[in-house]
Amino acid sequence: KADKAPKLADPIKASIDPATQQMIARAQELGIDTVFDRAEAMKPCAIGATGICCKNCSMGPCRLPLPKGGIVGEDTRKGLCGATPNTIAARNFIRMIAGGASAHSDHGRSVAEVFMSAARKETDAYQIKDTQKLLAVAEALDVATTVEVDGETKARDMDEIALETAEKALNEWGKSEGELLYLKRAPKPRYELWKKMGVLPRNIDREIVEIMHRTHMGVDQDYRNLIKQGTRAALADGWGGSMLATDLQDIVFGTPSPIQSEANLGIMKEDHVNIIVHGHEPVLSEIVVAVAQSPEMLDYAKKKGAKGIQLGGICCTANEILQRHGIPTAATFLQQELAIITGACDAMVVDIQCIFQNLANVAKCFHTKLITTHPIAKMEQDNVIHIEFDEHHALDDAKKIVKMAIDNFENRKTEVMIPRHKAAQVAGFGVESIEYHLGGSFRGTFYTLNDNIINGRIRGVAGVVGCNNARTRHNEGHITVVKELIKNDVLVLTTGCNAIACAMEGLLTPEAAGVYCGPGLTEVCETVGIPPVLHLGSCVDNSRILLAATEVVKAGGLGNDLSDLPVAGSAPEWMSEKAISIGHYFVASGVYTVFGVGLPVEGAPVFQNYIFNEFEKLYGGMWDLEIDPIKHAHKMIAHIDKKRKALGIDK
Ligand code: SF4
Ligand code: MSK
Repeated sequence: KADKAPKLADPIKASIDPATQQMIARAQELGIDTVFDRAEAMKPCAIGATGICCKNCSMGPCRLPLPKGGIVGEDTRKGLCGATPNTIAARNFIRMIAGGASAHSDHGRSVAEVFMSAARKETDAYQIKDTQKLLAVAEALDVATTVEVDGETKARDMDEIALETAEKALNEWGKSEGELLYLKRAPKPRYELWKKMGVLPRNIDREIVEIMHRTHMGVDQDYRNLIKQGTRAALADGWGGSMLATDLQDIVFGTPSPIQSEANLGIMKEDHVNIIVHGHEPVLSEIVVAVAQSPEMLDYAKKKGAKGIQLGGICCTANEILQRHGIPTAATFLQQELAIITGACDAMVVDIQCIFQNLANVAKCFHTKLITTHPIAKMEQDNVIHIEFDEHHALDDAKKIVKMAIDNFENRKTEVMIPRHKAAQVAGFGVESIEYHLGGSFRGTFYTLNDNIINGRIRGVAGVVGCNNARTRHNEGHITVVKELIKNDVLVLTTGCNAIACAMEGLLTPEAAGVYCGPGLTEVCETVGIPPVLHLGSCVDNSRILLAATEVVKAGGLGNDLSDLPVAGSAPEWMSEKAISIGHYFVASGVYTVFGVGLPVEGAPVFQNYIFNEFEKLYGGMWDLEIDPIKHAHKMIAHIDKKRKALGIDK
């Protein structure tokens, strides 16, 4: 009956992006539900959303909603076991850190295993591509890069270095003693602070396991002690699993450098075979890129009536192949179903993380082959094809996938509707290219980052990252926050789906400087020819932001620690546990970090105050929450100004 029909999303209210609006309407016309409609039909639980529902044992779930009118006098809320709202919120929060840290770190482990195969020369598909990066990583992992021969220092054999580096790297996940070797890459005062606070991670896996133990029913019941372990696990992510993932990917796949491309659903082509890769790990997609560009496959596609093969990416797999090969970005996290609804997606190849199970239901309505590739990420629906990817047979697996997509081109049934919207982007930045493009060092000339921060042309630097969230208008928070920051001369470093949103809005072009930026940032960007928003890659590449900030500290003139810098972090539309882990390692590294949407701590005011305010005294960085994107940006700017004043560089 009409009155029982589910409430559908209003496309204009659901997204600021015209391509997305068009495709939501198209899905509704075809009677296919998308995340935007489901968000209308199902509202979140207010108790869970504020962090105060505990289901850690079967006497619960115990729900401790805030009393109407707030807490008057003593907060007497408690679960059956007596757990307070602070204990429950802290346990839930650090379990999110465990989820996020394990996702990033397990991704890192897979890359380390591929690196080991390459170092052992067990595979033809992967080689050491960047020996400079290998030497830098070897040094950070205490691997000798030279040898003494007859009293002379000589360069050590590169194969030997690679092998020992791979062993040392893999050891970081499970070594029985010591601490993570990368922690010493941080500025010395930061390392010493972590040591004093007792939060130096011992190995990556242990810190995550310990969270699961401590949050088990009846173990750790002090929110301060719980978040201390959350801090240790988050550091194991940012300065461990994620940083190793980034570095080892650079060694095996190449370190990105600025590259031009395009973004949004309009990159798909009606007369081409469209293959969309989605997820996070570049281990397979790197090979899919190579195979899809091979003359053999291009000829095969032409034989089948297509003009060529168009590859496109979604989420961070997109960011990985964009950074290194300029493959255009098809969509953000929230647009994944829409890519299939174009009717032109011949294969969607997914690996791990951020993949909607509903893709299978949407694919059923079209000819799209939905292919899962990872042993830890399968789908129950029977139309999903599982081609398990294995680094030892990488080329064969990738050929099978690309061929399957080409064979599927002729099966398109529904009328194809690809939105025409797409924007140009320049991506591929990293620590090395920031240094290179801004004068070849971080300090000492008219062009360098530190000098431009000190002279005030650049007011500060913001790391704006993270997902989309169907509980808030798609891309609105991302774009409003970033535009407000650059308008106020704050240089933005971006990763993840924020980077994709910025690309779709044209903010990742040098030309954006003259349109959107304040006078200081415009001058810098126009002088050196960079965009005001620099795309640093995928979610694990947030580690590049940590290392860039470390280089700024080392170059001098802006304090001695990361917490002295005029910088701030933000995730305006976060949704994943990984975002909480990233947010927390930013905070523990000394960065003021603001999230939008909401945080699952609001139901526990004492715990919230601890990580929002007390944490600044402990770590120099702290959490904040601001849903209004303009206020969100101005809170970051106020913090940047506070740091400028403390440094004596406010004018
Ligand atoms: Fe309830 Fe305590 Fe069990 Fe949590 S651990 S569900 S608060 S009894
Ligand atoms: S993909 S974690 S939605 S940024 Fe890394 Fe985007 Fe968030 Fe996934």
